[in-house]
Amino acid sequence: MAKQKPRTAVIPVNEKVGAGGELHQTAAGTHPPMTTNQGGIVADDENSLKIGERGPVLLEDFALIEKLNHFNHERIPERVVHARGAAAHGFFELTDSLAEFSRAKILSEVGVKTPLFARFSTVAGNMGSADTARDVRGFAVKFYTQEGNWDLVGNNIPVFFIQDAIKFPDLIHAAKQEPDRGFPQAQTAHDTFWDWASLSPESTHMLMWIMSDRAIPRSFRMMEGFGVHSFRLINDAGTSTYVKFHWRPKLGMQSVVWDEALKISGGDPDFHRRDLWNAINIGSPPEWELAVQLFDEEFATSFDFDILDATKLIPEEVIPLRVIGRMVLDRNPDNYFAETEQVAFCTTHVVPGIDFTNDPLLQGRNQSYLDTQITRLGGPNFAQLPINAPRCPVRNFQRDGHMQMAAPKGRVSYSPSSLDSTTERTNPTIGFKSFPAREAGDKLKVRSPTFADHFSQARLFFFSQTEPEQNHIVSAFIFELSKVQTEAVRLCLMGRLANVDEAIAKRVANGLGYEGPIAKAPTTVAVRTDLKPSPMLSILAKAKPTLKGRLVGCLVADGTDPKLVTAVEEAAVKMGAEMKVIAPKVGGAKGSDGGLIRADFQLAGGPSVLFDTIVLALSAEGTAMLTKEAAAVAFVHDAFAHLKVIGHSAEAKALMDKAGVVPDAGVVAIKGKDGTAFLQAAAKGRIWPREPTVRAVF
Ligand code: HDE
Repeated sequence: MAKQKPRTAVIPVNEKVGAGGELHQTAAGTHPPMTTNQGGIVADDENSLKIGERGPVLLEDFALIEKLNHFNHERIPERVVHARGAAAHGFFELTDSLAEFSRAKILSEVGVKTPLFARFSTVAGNMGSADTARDVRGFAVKFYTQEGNWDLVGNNIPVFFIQDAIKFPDLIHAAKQEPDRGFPQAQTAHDTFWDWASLSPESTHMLMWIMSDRAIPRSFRMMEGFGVHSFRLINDAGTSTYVKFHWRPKLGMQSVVWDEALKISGGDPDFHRRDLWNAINIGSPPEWELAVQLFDEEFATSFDFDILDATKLIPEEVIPLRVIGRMVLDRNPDNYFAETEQVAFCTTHVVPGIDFTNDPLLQGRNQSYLDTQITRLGGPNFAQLPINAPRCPVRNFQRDGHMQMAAPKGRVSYSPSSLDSTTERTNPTIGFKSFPAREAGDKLKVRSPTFADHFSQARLFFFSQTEPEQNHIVSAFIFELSKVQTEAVRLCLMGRLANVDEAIAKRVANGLGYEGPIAKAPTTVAVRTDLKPSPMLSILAKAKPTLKGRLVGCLVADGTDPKLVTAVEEAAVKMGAEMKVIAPKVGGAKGSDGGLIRADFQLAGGPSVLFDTIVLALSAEGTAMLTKEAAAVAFVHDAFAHLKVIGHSAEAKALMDKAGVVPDAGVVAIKGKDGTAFLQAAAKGRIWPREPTVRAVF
């Protein structure tokens, strides 16, 4: 981890700022001349060319015209979905060879580090929306392999809303802001989404996931990722094995609680992108394991569900994960637009040894991504942009088009040809060959009956959750449906929940204020089976007790003992966490030794929702001052209501009393200067038993 500046220093407070308040200094250095895009050196970039000092501006000011013209064209269409994202560079290293199953070098050469670029995103919100909206997160990885680019364009949830690509525009239109009014932004809590969902039983399983805490992750670094579809691996002999891809975060999974998510949206709308950026910046690169579920045709035909149905998963208890490598994200982009915005993922970007299945959703995606990039990036040459360009030779006879960057030489731009013996030729031995699946049948616009059971896995997911997680799903349905104005839609959706389980429907109905039985929605699926719970689907059942990669927020004020702050920070850093200090003034607070305690946040700009755990390092003087400060009371109140562990000096008690803190296992007094007990408690995560004492559980 990078070295931090010392937190405390004995600097007399009145020497913080120079007498004249001269806080800025221009950066020293030699600056190269500024030029136009044609390379001409610019003499004046602050004033346009005029006749006289106050006269009209001249059109011949080419530097002005070029600058404004370029600015006017700075934007490209945002992604129709997944518009808001953040990304980082890194590498993939294979640790366990799949050579037996796949001829892809990236999956068979152990130890080789393949460069990659990973982009995480929300789905529904526009580019400027908040990071902590309830939503699926995109989890897209572009591997620059020696055999061409492979894009694994997945999500942080292993299933999807729909089974057939033809329904995608409806799903997205229903989820995005309503077309007449242009709101609500970045949320499904409105009539059109739930209208669509209540009439689309195939979405039921996914609804359970997006109402769960998976849809409000604490950090991109603490999410799982999934390829979702069943893909094929093809080995040298041409044998096919089915595969599902999984990413597992080294830091463990963690989510925020809903009220916290709402408040983070105001406190720091860039919460996730800042978190990713900071982690890489301080030298704490996030890491995931890549794991696979491998299965053959025999399993596929005997499994209770259709492996081509993207609304179903294969429990890890049925087919365990095999970890085959790791992804490390260790470099932030140099430029958001050039890289994060212009990166173009396509499900069709595969390498020899990785192939598609007949999943109708995947097949539809295979058309969509290439098509959308042409609109978004303006033409067919987007693969030449540095972020999209393969790191292996690209040779073919595709020519010209908008923004062609290459200047291929010679007369021959076609194949076959005999005029030039050096032109490229296809190579059937090493080239990509589709798996020769035998297909026959009538042309039909139908849904396979093997895709029909929409409720058993929804039920599996719910009953695989721990109690707090089940409660959150119920509360999320209540929250979302409370925003739906059309009562018939609410009722229809509750009927759909009754298809999954009558008790869940009843709990949601109760939270919305409906009494009496909830009628099941009409369905063509008569049976719903009770499947064996899969604890691996729960976040909490497999949470890692660690403070690694987490953020400790330390509230200080005048009179705070700097030794306490330093001791907690050192212990936190030792446990792999980072600590930020929050003070009434961002310049810092005056410590009990007369020195300055450097702060990272001013109280109003550093609410406790931004931290995983908080410590109140306060003197009697500081406590007396902060009990009169609403932001300080809210800081403590929210931390308690968000079930966080709170460490505190004995003197901080009055502030905790004012904030309604009731002592429990998560309220830890710091004895002397030793923050270890507090941090060890914090490493265990939230205090779930506190939850029913701070909010209604339906
Ligand atoms: Fe996408 N999706 N999608 N999607 N998707 C796009 O491509 C689409 C689906 C996913 O960070 C678009 O470049 C269709 C499933 C991610 O740049 C678009 C269907 C999964 C990203 C598109 C799906 C995803 C996208 C918009 C149904 C998880 C962001 C801009 C058949 C397995 C990638 C773009 C990035 C982006 C179409 C369903 C993941 C329009 C038609 C299922 C992570 O092409």
